[in-house]
Amino acid sequence: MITVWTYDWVPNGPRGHVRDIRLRWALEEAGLDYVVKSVPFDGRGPDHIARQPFGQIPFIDDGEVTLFESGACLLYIARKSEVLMPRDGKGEADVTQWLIAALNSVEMVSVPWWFIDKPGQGDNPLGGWLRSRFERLDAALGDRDWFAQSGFSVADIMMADTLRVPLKRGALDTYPKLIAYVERALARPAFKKAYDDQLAHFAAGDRARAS
Ligand SMILES: N[C@@H](CCC(=O)N[C@@H](CS)C(=O)NCC(=O)O)C(=O)O
Repeated sequence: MITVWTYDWVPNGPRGHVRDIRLRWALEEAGLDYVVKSVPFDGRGPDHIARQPFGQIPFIDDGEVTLFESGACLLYIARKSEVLMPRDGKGEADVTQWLIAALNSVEMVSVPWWFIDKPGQGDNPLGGWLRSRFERLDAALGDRDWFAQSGFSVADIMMADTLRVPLKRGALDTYPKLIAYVERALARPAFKKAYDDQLAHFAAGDRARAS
């Protein structure tokens, strides 16, 4: 059984967006059994660093396998279920390229963009770069529901999660197809379950801290 590791607690701001949600979502979609365990948010011990060298989360254990980086974990989980990635080499390659595109062409722009974004306080210097990515993403999606040719896949879990903050901050407002795409992904019961479970996990962390 896969163990997903996350923090025992985080401040309110990131709740619902902490990257263990990607892994929970994939495991729910695939119907695979898993448990969630915690490392302390305050103080990153040597056990944590040994499994995630940057002292971040998420990471997973599965028997002898320990893996960090949400993208690597998603691809690992996807190989366990046809629901998340087709079994043929061509289909697998297509899903892989879109998952890496989400991380390395979209998130690598969107994270620094939201990090320096001050809503209502003038132009974000990374706004043009982000918009150029969304232009191309919108065109690439075309009239399809999902990015990979095979249909919904683990690449959509990564892409839709990456687009959640830009959606919330209005950066997708001129891309109705991308808005519909993210909303379609987030309407899936597996996302809802992953989201609710993450909020419940950190609420339990609040209670543990209060006692
Ligand atoms: N590239 C990593 C990023 C992981 C990451 O940013 N994790 C955040 C939580 S969502 C974290 O641990 N932040 C605390 C820190 O960086 O110290 C991945 O995709 O797994």
